[in-house]
Amino acid sequence: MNPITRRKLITTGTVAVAGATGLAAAARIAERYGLIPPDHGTLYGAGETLTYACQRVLTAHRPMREFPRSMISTPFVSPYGKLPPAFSASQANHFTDWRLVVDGLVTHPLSLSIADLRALAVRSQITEIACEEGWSYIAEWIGTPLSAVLREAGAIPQARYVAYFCIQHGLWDSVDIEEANHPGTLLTWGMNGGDLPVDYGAPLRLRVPRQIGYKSLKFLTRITVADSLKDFGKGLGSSSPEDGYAWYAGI
Ligand SMILES: Nc1nc2c(c(=O)[nH]1)N[C@H]1C(S)=C(S)[C@@H](COP(=O)(O)O)O[C@H]1N2
Ligand SMILES: [Mo]
Repeated sequence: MNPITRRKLITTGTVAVAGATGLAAAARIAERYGLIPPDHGTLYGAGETLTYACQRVLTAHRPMREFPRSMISTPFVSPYGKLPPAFSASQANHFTDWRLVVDGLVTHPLSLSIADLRALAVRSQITEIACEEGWSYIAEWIGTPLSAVLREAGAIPQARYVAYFCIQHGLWDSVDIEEANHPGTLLTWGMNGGDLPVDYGAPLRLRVPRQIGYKSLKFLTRITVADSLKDFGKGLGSSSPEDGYAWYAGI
Protein backbone atom coordinates (compact mmCIF):
# COMPACT_ATOMS: atom_id res chain seq x y z
CA MET A 1 0.00 0.00 0.00
CA ASN A 2 1.44 3.40 -0.86
CA PRO A 3 1.86 5.97 1.94
CA ILE A 4 -0.97 8.23 0.77
CA THR A 5 -3.59 5.48 0.70
CA ARG A 6 -2.29 4.19 3.99
CA ARG A 7 -2.51 7.60 5.64
CA LYS A 8 -6.04 8.05 4.35
CA LEU A 9 -7.05 4.63 5.58
CA ILE A 10 -5.66 5.22 9.03
CA THR A 11 -7.15 8.68 9.36
CA THR A 12 -10.61 7.77 8.13
CA GLY A 13 -10.54 4.43 9.94
CA THR A 14 -9.68 6.17 13.18
CA VAL A 15 -12.44 8.75 12.81
CA ALA A 16 -14.95 6.01 12.05
CA VAL A 17 -13.96 3.96 15.08
CA ALA A 18 -13.33 6.71 17.60
CA GLY A 19 -15.55 9.45 16.22
CA ALA A 20 -13.08 12.11 17.33
CA THR A 21 -10.82 14.25 15.20
CA GLY A 22 -8.28 14.49 18.02
CA LEU A 23 -7.61 10.84 17.46
CA ALA A 24 -7.08 11.46 13.76
CA ALA A 25 -4.33 13.85 14.78
CA ALA A 26 -2.86 11.10 16.92
CA ALA A 27 -2.92 8.81 13.91
CA ARG A 28 -1.01 11.43 11.90
CA ILE A 29 1.61 11.68 14.62
CA ALA A 30 1.80 7.89 14.63
CA GLU A 31 2.48 7.89 10.92
CA ARG A 32 5.03 10.70 11.14
CA TYR A 33 7.07 8.79 13.71
CA GLY A 34 6.67 5.45 11.97
CA LEU A 35 4.48 4.09 14.76
CA ILE A 36 2.18 2.09 12.54
CA PRO A 37 1.84 -1.51 13.72
CA PRO A 38 2.03 -4.20 11.02
CA ASP A 39 -1.56 -5.28 11.69
CA HIS A 40 -3.00 -1.78 11.11
CA GLY A 41 -5.00 -3.02 8.12
CA THR A 42 -7.08 -5.55 10.10
CA LEU A 43 -10.59 -5.04 11.49
CA TYR A 44 -9.21 -3.41 14.63
CA GLY A 45 -6.40 -1.65 12.76
CA ALA A 46 -7.21 1.93 13.77
CA GLY A 47 -7.43 0.93 17.42
CA GLU A 48 -4.22 -1.06 17.18
CA THR A 49 -2.41 1.95 15.71
CA LEU A 50 -3.55 4.17 18.56
CA THR A 51 -2.63 1.67 21.26
CA TYR A 52 0.79 1.05 19.81
CA ALA A 53 1.58 4.68 19.01
CA CYS A 54 0.37 5.98 22.38
CA GLN A 55 2.30 3.37 24.36
CA ARG A 56 5.44 4.01 22.37
CA VAL A 57 5.21 7.82 22.59
CA LEU A 58 4.13 8.04 26.21
CA THR A 59 6.03 5.14 27.71
CA ALA A 60 8.91 4.54 25.30
CA HIS A 61 11.43 3.92 28.02
CA ARG A 62 9.16 2.48 30.68
CA PRO A 63 10.97 -0.23 32.60
CA MET A 64 9.60 -3.73 32.88
CA ARG A 65 8.03 -4.73 36.20
CA GLU A 66 10.38 -6.81 38.32
CA PHE A 67 9.45 -8.68 41.49
CA PRO A 68 11.23 -9.89 44.65
CA ARG A 69 12.25 -13.54 44.81
CA SER A 70 9.61 -14.14 47.51
CA MET A 71 6.90 -13.53 44.90
CA ILE A 72 7.94 -16.35 42.56
CA SER A 73 4.79 -18.44 42.10
CA THR A 74 3.83 -21.87 40.79
CA PRO A 75 4.28 -21.83 37.02
CA PHE A 76 1.19 -22.47 34.94
CA VAL A 77 1.64 -25.10 32.24
CA SER A 78 -0.02 -23.75 29.17
CA PRO A 79 -0.81 -26.29 26.42
CA TYR A 80 1.36 -25.77 23.36
CA GLY A 81 0.30 -28.56 21.06
CA LYS A 82 2.42 -31.11 19.24
CA LEU A 83 6.16 -30.80 18.77
CA PRO A 84 7.70 -32.20 15.56
CA PRO A 85 10.06 -35.24 15.49
CA ALA A 86 13.04 -32.88 15.05
CA PHE A 87 12.33 -31.63 18.56
CA SER A 88 12.53 -35.08 20.20
CA ALA A 89 15.70 -35.82 18.22
CA SER A 90 17.39 -32.72 19.61
CA GLN A 91 16.04 -33.37 23.09
CA ALA A 92 17.69 -36.84 22.95
CA ASN A 93 20.98 -34.96 22.40
CA HIS A 94 20.25 -32.71 25.39
CA PHE A 95 19.75 -29.93 22.85
CA THR A 96 23.51 -29.70 22.17
CA ASP A 97 22.69 -29.60 18.43
CA TRP A 98 19.99 -26.93 18.80
CA ARG A 99 20.82 -23.76 16.88
CA LEU A 100 19.43 -20.27 16.87
CA VAL A 101 19.87 -18.87 13.36
CA VAL A 102 20.26 -15.09 13.22
CA ASP A 103 19.78 -13.64 9.74
CA GLY A 104 18.18 -10.83 7.74
CA LEU A 105 19.58 -7.29 7.95
CA VAL A 106 22.76 -8.18 9.78
CA THR A 107 26.38 -7.88 8.70
CA HIS A 108 27.31 -11.19 10.38
CA PRO A 109 24.64 -13.90 10.15
CA LEU A 110 25.02 -16.31 13.07
CA SER A 111 24.14 -19.83 14.08
CA LEU A 112 24.35 -20.07 17.86
CA SER A 113 24.19 -23.03 20.20
CA ILE A 114 22.80 -22.60 23.71
CA ALA A 115 26.41 -22.75 24.95
CA ASP A 116 27.30 -19.89 22.55
CA LEU A 117 24.46 -17.81 23.98
CA ARG A 118 25.55 -18.52 27.55
CA ALA A 119 29.09 -17.43 26.65
CA LEU A 120 27.88 -14.17 25.10
CA ALA A 121 26.03 -12.62 28.05
CA VAL A 122 23.93 -13.72 31.02
CA ARG A 123 21.11 -11.86 32.71
CA SER A 124 18.45 -12.99 35.13
CA GLN A 125 15.21 -11.26 36.05
CA ILE A 126 12.04 -12.01 37.99
CA THR A 127 9.01 -11.01 35.94
CA GLU A 128 5.41 -12.00 35.40
CA ILE A 129 4.10 -13.83 32.37
CA ALA A 130 0.40 -13.23 31.72
CA CYS A 131 -1.77 -15.10 29.25
CA GLU A 132 -4.59 -13.35 27.43
CA GLU A 133 -6.87 -16.04 28.88
CA GLY A 134 -6.50 -14.60 32.36
CA TRP A 135 -3.88 -16.50 34.35
CA SER A 136 -0.33 -15.46 35.14
CA TYR A 137 2.68 -16.42 37.21
CA ILE A 138 5.96 -14.91 38.33
CA ALA A 139 9.25 -16.66 37.65
CA GLU A 140 12.96 -16.06 37.43
CA TRP A 141 14.08 -16.13 33.81
CA ILE A 142 17.74 -16.54 32.95
CA GLY A 143 19.14 -15.92 29.51
CA THR A 144 21.01 -13.76 27.06
CA PRO A 145 19.61 -10.33 26.16
CA LEU A 146 18.42 -10.25 22.55
CA SER A 147 20.25 -6.91 22.27
CA ALA A 148 23.61 -8.67 22.84
CA VAL A 149 22.91 -11.05 19.94
CA LEU A 150 21.79 -8.20 17.68
CA ARG A 151 25.03 -6.38 18.48
CA GLU A 152 27.08 -9.50 17.80
CA ALA A 153 25.32 -10.04 14.47
CA GLY A 154 25.69 -6.38 13.48
CA ALA A 155 22.04 -5.46 12.93
CA ILE A 156 22.09 -2.57 10.46
CA PRO A 157 20.62 0.84 11.41
CA GLN A 158 17.67 0.54 9.01
CA ALA A 159 16.41 -2.43 11.01
CA ARG A 160 12.92 -1.81 12.40
CA TYR A 161 11.73 -5.24 13.48
CA VAL A 162 12.97 -8.56 14.73
CA ALA A 163 10.84 -11.51 13.62
CA TYR A 164 11.21 -14.79 15.49
CA PHE A 165 10.27 -18.33 14.63
CA CYS A 166 9.93 -21.58 16.53
CA ILE A 167 10.04 -25.28 15.76
CA GLN A 168 6.24 -25.34 15.55
CA HIS A 169 5.39 -24.63 11.95
CA GLY A 170 3.38 -21.47 11.23
CA LEU A 171 3.84 -20.02 14.71
CA TRP A 172 5.93 -16.86 14.70
CA ASP A 173 6.00 -13.37 16.08
CA SER A 174 7.94 -10.14 15.94
CA VAL A 175 8.77 -7.07 18.01
CA ASP A 176 9.88 -3.61 16.98
CA ILE A 177 13.54 -2.75 17.38
CA GLU A 178 12.87 -0.75 20.57
CA GLU A 179 11.36 -3.81 22.25
CA ALA A 180 14.11 -6.03 20.81
CA ASN A 181 16.82 -3.85 22.34
CA HIS A 182 15.09 -3.47 25.71
CA PRO A 183 17.36 -5.08 28.33
CA GLY A 184 14.47 -7.25 29.56
CA THR A 185 13.88 -8.90 26.20
CA LEU A 186 15.65 -12.14 26.91
CA LEU A 187 16.66 -15.20 24.91
CA THR A 188 15.81 -17.42 27.82
CA TRP A 189 17.48 -20.77 28.49
CA GLY A 190 17.08 -20.98 32.28
CA MET A 191 14.20 -20.70 34.73
CA ASN A 192 13.98 -20.55 38.54
CA GLY A 193 17.65 -21.42 38.99
CA GLY A 194 17.79 -24.41 36.60
CA ASP A 195 17.59 -25.23 32.92
CA LEU A 196 14.43 -24.15 31.13
CA PRO A 197 11.99 -27.10 31.25
CA VAL A 198 10.44 -28.36 28.00
CA ASP A 199 6.95 -27.29 29.09
CA TYR A 200 8.21 -23.73 29.31
CA GLY A 201 9.97 -23.70 25.95
CA ALA A 202 13.30 -25.55 26.23
CA PRO A 203 15.88 -25.14 25.10
CA LEU A 204 15.22 -21.52 24.12
CA ARG A 205 12.38 -19.10 24.52
CA LEU A 206 12.10 -15.38 23.91
CA ARG A 207 10.75 -13.61 26.98
CA VAL A 208 9.14 -10.28 26.17
CA PRO A 209 8.20 -9.13 29.68
CA ARG A 210 6.54 -5.86 28.63
CA GLN A 211 4.02 -7.69 26.45
CA ILE A 212 1.41 -10.39 26.92
CA GLY A 213 2.25 -14.12 27.13
CA TYR A 214 1.85 -15.11 23.52
CA LYS A 215 4.75 -12.84 22.51
CA SER A 216 7.04 -15.11 24.61
CA LEU A 217 7.49 -17.77 21.95
CA LYS A 218 8.86 -21.16 23.05
CA PHE A 219 11.20 -23.54 21.17
CA LEU A 220 12.93 -20.70 19.30
CA THR A 221 14.91 -21.60 16.18
CA ARG A 222 15.46 -18.42 14.19
CA ILE A 223 15.44 -14.65 14.46
CA THR A 224 15.39 -12.41 11.41
CA VAL A 225 16.13 -8.71 11.41
CA ALA A 226 13.95 -6.77 8.95
CA ASP A 227 12.97 -3.26 7.89
CA SER A 228 9.43 -4.33 6.97
CA LEU A 229 7.24 -7.29 7.82
CA LYS A 230 4.96 -7.18 4.82
CA ASP A 231 6.58 -10.22 3.19
CA PHE A 232 6.43 -12.36 6.35
CA GLY A 233 3.44 -14.69 6.66
CA LYS A 234 0.28 -12.77 5.84
CA GLY A 235 2.10 -9.46 6.38
CA LEU A 236 0.44 -8.73 9.75
CA GLY A 237 3.63 -8.88 11.84
CA SER A 238 3.01 -12.26 13.45
CA SER A 239 0.72 -15.27 13.34
CA SER A 240 -1.45 -13.86 16.18
CA PRO A 241 -3.33 -11.20 14.16
CA GLU A 242 -4.28 -13.94 11.70
CA ASP A 243 -6.39 -15.33 14.57
CA GLY A 244 -7.68 -11.95 15.75
CA TYR A 245 -5.05 -11.19 18.41
CA ALA A 246 -3.13 -7.91 18.45
CA TRP A 247 0.43 -7.75 17.14
CA TYR A 248 1.39 -5.19 19.80
CA ALA A 249 0.27 -6.48 23.17
CA GLY A 250 1.78 -4.19 25.81
CA ILE A 251 0.93 -4.86 29.46
N1 LIG B 1 6.04 -22.29 20.61
C1 LIG B 1 5.03 -21.85 21.36
N2 LIG B 1 5.21 -20.78 22.15
C2 LIG B 1 4.19 -20.31 22.91
C3 LIG B 1 2.91 -20.90 22.85
C4 LIG B 1 2.76 -22.04 22.02
O1 LIG B 1 1.67 -22.66 21.93
N3 LIG B 1 3.83 -22.50 21.29
N4 LIG B 1 1.87 -20.37 23.61
C5 LIG B 1 2.02 -18.94 23.98
C6 LIG B 1 1.00 -18.47 24.91
S1 LIG B 1 -0.56 -18.19 24.30
C7 LIG B 1 1.31 -18.14 26.22
S2 LIG B 1 0.19 -17.38 27.23
C8 LIG B 1 2.62 -18.48 26.78
C9 LIG B 1 2.43 -19.39 27.98
O2 LIG B 1 3.64 -19.57 28.65
P1 LIG B 1 3.79 -20.59 29.86
O3 LIG B 1 3.54 -21.98 29.35
O4 LIG B 1 5.15 -20.38 30.40
O5 LIG B 1 2.74 -20.24 30.86
O6 LIG B 1 3.48 -19.10 25.85
C10 LIG B 1 3.40 -18.63 24.53
N5 LIG B 1 4.43 -19.23 23.72
MO1 LIG C 1 -1.76 -17.27 26.02
